[in-house]
Amino acid sequence: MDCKNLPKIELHAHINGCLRRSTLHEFLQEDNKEYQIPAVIGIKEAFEIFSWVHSVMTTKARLQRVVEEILEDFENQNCLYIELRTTPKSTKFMSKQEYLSTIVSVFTSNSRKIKAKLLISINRSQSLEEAWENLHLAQTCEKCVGLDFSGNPMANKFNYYVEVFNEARKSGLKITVHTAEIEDEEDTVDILNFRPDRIGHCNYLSERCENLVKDLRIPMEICPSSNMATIGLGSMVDHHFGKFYGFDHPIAICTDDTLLFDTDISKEYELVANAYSLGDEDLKKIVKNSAEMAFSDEALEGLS
Ligand code: 6MZ
Repeated sequence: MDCKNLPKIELHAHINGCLRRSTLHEFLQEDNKEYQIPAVIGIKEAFEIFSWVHSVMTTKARLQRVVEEILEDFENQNCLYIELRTTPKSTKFMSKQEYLSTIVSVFTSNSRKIKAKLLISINRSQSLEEAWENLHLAQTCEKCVGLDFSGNPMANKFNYYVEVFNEARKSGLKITVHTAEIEDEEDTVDILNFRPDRIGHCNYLSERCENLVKDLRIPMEICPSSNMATIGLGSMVDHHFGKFYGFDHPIAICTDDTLLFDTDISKEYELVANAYSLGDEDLKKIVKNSAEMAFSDEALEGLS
């Protein structure tokens, strides 16, 4: 099955996880840094790679180039709408505000067919003070449609930041949360009780949590290659997609980090299509579901 021509929607992609490998190597070389991405990636290696990426993503020019390349790469895979997510960073060369305005200016001057929106990520390793700061940045950022909760799943729990997310919801922002990336039922129950607008990954749902997700019908972003790497699955046939697809649960197929998993959105669709023998109509239905799960109407408008 070749999914390149299928018009697609991307809802779960991290900016600093989606650099081209060639661009990362160019930046590392310019900075006289030596690093090779490991062949096998689990959760530990993933966070090691992010620290290398962050160490070179210091200037507005690099950020601008990376965001432009991401839009080009997704458009080349026939992706019509993308929600990119990132944690605002301040470096020697830019403030968090400048970091965001650099991204927004790429989105605004984008003359491509692909439409782009931003989600601001609250990182599990950040302080509560930084989480509030991220919320305030999100509330004033013209392209931002929601908040994401991500970062190292071993770090702080969702409840530590729950007031920030309550406030975000009050101000009209949508919320998506990295959920059950590792086994942690208590954290997962707290997340599900908050009823996010979407949940990501859901690798380790206990039976109780699985039922909650089903009953509440919280739309799920799955990232096949990433999930297989985190769980250590040898085959996509064993992924939880099969179970939830069987219940007609709203699911979006996403990439997570194209750099880390050496993938693109067509390959992620192909993995699912081949594992579950899906045909064109099934795939179109998944794309339609994804557009309905998006945080902006532009996703559905793009499809019609
Ligand atoms: C959890 C992840 C992630 O924000 O610098 N991130 N968090 N699980 C994952 N699955 C493997 N993939 C990416 O993009 C990189 C950041 O996104 C989060 C991590 O916090 C990572 O540092 P930005 O653009």
